[in-house]
Amino acid sequence: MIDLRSDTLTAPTAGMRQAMAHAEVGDDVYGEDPTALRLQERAADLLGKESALFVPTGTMANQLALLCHCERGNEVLVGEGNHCVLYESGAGAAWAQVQFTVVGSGGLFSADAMIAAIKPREYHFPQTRLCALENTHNRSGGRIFPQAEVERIASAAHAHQLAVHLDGARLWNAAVATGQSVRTLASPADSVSACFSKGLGAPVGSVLAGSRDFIARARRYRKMLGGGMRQVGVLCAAALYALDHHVDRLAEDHQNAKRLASGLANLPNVRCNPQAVETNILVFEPLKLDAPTFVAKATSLGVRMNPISATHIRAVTHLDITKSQIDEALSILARC
Ligand code: TLP
Repeated sequence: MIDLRSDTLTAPTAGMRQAMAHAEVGDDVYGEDPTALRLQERAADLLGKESALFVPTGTMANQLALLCHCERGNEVLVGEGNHCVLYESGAGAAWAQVQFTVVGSGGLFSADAMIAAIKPREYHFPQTRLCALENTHNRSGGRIFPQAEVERIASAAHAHQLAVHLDGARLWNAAVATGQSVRTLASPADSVSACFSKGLGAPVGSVLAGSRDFIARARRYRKMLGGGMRQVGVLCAAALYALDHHVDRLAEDHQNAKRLASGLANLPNVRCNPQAVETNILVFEPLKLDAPTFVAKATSLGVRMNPISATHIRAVTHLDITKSQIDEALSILARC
């Protein structure tokens, strides 16, 4: 089975398992896990923030950011298809109790569009408090948020007393694709979440980074939500290993995604634009079948993917997918 459903599907490599087995651990709720402390320091440094907190999931990192930045009833501006809105089980409404407003279409948006969406500071309106960006943008097919626009958005947001949160679940993909450091990409944002369990190939774990005070509040919310973990160093060791060994190789995933997209563009039964593929995610349209039927047929022939609507399918390349599997996938998809 060639599994292109997500880059979350990777299994830890032998080297990563060795690192996990030998991790030095302590009780992290007491702040005594040396490997967790080491990872948090390293992540804060890499992301250019004062402090960082290890959390079980990207979803928890995003939810802690909403809880720390916002009060109940505040408005959060997001791009279309934002992960917090679409894929976090309504958590933003349940925990931080915020209201989301979508800016622009297609996931990325301009500073001008964001400014136009900010509500007047008058009591009829929700108080716009946060602008949440996603880089890379998952739903739109792993697109990279142009950094000049991120900078314009952040300075306009700050001028209007809004904070900026960056969902960088795949920030290392954006960094490798653009040649910019994650520190540069995260620098306009007040807080950033980043995942070790996506392209970096760790089995579990994400990080939230921001100011010291912000992270102290996030730690308290993490405990409230049941995310205070004990000998978590075994997981943090996997994340540290991923930072050492799995960042540069993301370029291979990007090449494989491009190869898949170029192959798909030559098939008569699908529509795919290889120019739109910027990182490890691609979205394409079957022309003769609806997306769920196409995916069911592909699965029966040995390629797994996710339909993301009645008409569109997502395929994601990752650590466990080789170039020859891409070619094999293409010959299978030609038969769907
Ligand atoms: N995304 C998953 C699914 O939830 C859709 C995937 O397979 O891509 N931010 C972004 C941009 C994400 O893509 C994801 C995971 C998360 C946050 C949440 O991460 P986890 O799954 O660790 O909660």
